[in-house]
Amino acid sequence: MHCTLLGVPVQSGSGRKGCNMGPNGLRAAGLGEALAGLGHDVVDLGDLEPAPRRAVSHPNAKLKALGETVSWLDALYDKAFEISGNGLPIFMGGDHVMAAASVAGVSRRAKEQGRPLFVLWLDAHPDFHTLESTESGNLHGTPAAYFTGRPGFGGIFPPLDAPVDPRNVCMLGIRSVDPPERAALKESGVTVHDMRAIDESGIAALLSSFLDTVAAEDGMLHVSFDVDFLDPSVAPGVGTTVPGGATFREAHLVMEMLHDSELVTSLDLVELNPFLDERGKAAILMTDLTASLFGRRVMDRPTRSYG
Ligand code: DIR
Ligand code: MN
Ligand code: MN
Ligand code: MN
Repeated sequence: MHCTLLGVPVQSGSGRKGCNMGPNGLRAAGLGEALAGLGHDVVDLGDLEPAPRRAVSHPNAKLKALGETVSWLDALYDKAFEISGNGLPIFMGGDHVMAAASVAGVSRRAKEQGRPLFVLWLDAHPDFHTLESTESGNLHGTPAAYFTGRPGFGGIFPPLDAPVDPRNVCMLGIRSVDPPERAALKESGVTVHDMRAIDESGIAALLSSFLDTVAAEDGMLHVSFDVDFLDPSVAPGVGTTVPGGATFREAHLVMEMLHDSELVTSLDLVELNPFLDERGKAAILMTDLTASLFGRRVMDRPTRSYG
């Protein structure tokens, strides 16, 4: 596999500083070396730079750092489209607002190839706010609303050439949802597996049914992995810790199943905040989880096929 690492050190979408060190945290934890050690061909493109600022405005006065954030999205939208044409891009965040542009860019690629794009959203949060509905004003709470084509982003976020069908989005690990997000998700067609669903059904059953759908439709699959999907006890290096997250083994199982499926075509690793981490714990775990996604395993075993 040809893997392209791209650092996207945006932090203006989150409420606190430190995510801009995320790409270097993953590099220090040995992400590139881990993938190369598994036999992949790895290129690190270094860090993206924001595009020149556009004049953007919105009536919601709570929105934080709109112009700065949009300049990152403008740059990443084009870059994501470009690099998704050659191998598997790994977007190293940076806060989760970057998924607005990484997903929109790879979705444009999928449209060009005539294939549907599916998104697996691993997160404590659905990030399904519009620019109107956000209460915190932190734009990392908005990317999933944008790329599924919810209204109100036009002329502000990059033009969305290929909205993702909400029925192709599966959210896993959800445990912090704001009231406007809950209402909008209900109408949306997005599949939301909250932590209770994981407790009741087991994470493998929920994920394999999604992967069967992706395979049956010959979809491309983007995985957007927010560090706060994980329980804070195993991944403290993130701005918004929410108790009751995925365990170490649940997360590895997700990654191992994704590897077996051979369906993943792009990946975000977002919200790592090395300033808040403990001796690299979250950075190392995110790196090990990515290695599982790219084929690291304990024992060889027959792999299940999907679709
Ligand atoms: C909350 C928290 N829903 C907000 N969101 C995120 O600010 O809109 N935290 N994404 O990580
Ligand atoms: Mn998120
Ligand atoms: Mn989150
Ligand atoms: Mn977040």
